[in-house]
Amino acid sequence: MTEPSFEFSRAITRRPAASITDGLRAVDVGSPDHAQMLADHAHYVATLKSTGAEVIELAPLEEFPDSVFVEDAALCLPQGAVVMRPGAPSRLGEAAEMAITLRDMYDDVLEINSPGFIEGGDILVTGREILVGRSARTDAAGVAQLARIVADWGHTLREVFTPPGVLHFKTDCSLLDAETILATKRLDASGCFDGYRVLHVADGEEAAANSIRFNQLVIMPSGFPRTAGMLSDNGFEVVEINNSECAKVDGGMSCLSLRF
Ligand code: CIR
Repeated sequence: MTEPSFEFSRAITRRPAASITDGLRAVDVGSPDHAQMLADHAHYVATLKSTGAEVIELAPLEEFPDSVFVEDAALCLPQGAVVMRPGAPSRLGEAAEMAITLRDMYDDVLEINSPGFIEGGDILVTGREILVGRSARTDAAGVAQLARIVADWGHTLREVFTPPGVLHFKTDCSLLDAETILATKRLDASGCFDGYRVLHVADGEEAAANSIRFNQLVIMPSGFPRTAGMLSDNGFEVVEINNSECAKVDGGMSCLSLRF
């Protein structure tokens, strides 16, 4: 089934909790500044809205430091929503919170159940299929459950592999249009995008790969001028958003919203 893959009328976001200072991170380079993160988040939400989309802005959840990264808690498709089962124990409860919101919006809300684990950051929906990267957070049982759910909705799911040491599949890639992927060279080298047109982020700008195409815009973290220039040269309308604080807890542009 081919889906519109970057045209969205709605998005869900959650304001960063002050407890984001306790957010998970692979390497400790200091805690995020909450005030700066709030300002960046407001810029992000305003940018989503500037495309004409409605943004459902959820209240902060102090008990879940990483809950600003709503993408990991669910997958939203035209046919229904799937509540994920995060592989990070401290994030498991976020999914139940998101389920409450999704049940107000969708008739069909299904859940990934024990023993499977899967986080939304490992899922890339393209114009032709759903790619899911197994990672330290997403396992074979979780992928298999999701494959059964989306097959009933007419989608093809393909299991791929997030490179070792990379948090999520989408840490290293984004969809730019139905056939075009922005990716790091290390992820593209795995062959998972064979048959797609792939644009590489510039060497040394790997963190730019976690961008999003949202309606007419490509929303990317600021500070990656060669990749931004390359995208502009390829005809994309780029908006850059400061990501310094989210980056300290391994977050980027895709993690901050559910888009549908
Ligand atoms: C975590 O480690 O789970 C968070 N600190 C960052 C989650 C980023 N989410 C994403 O890439 N989809």
